[in-house]
Amino acid sequence: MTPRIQACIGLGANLGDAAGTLRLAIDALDRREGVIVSAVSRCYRTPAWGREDQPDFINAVALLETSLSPRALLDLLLSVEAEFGRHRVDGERWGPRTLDLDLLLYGDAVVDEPGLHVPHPHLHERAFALVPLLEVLPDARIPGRGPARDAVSALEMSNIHPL
Ligand code: PH2
Ligand code: MG
Ligand code: MG
Repeated sequence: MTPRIQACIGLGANLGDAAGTLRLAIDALDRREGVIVSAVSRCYRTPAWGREDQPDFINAVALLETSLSPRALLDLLLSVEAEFGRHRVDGERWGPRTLDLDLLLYGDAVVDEPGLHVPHPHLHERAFALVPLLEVLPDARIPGRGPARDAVSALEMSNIHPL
């Protein structure tokens, strides 16, 4: 493989052994063709965002070097989620899950296609994604918005704790 683009993946889980699942998912990503995991943040315990009637999440961020297109990388993420028992429930938004893998950044690309939105449309408002992202990539920039550290400075972070 000729790795080309640096992509950032958000990992989350709040069912079962969430931290164990995240570690196994990172190994699974690294084994896939076209992907090398180059850095992984610590795991953080984070309160559920968007829909609060569910258990706390465990979140982390992985940096990848990839030769895959954004669409092929998204498909790979969905297939790893399925491998870890993620069953998508029609119409359910932001509910509990065994594993969620979100494409946060793909180099400095902006992609807006059906089912594929990069940078992740909620990245700038989610401390649970920005805090681990900044741990592995302190100079991360969100295309169209600017430095990730400026985005996080506007958010509540006191409830985001490393395990
Ligand atoms: N994911 C969501 C909705 N809410 N909250 C936290 N703390 N962490 C998540 O990963 C998360 C969430 C939808 O993907
Ligand atoms: Mg998500
Ligand atoms: Mg997702």
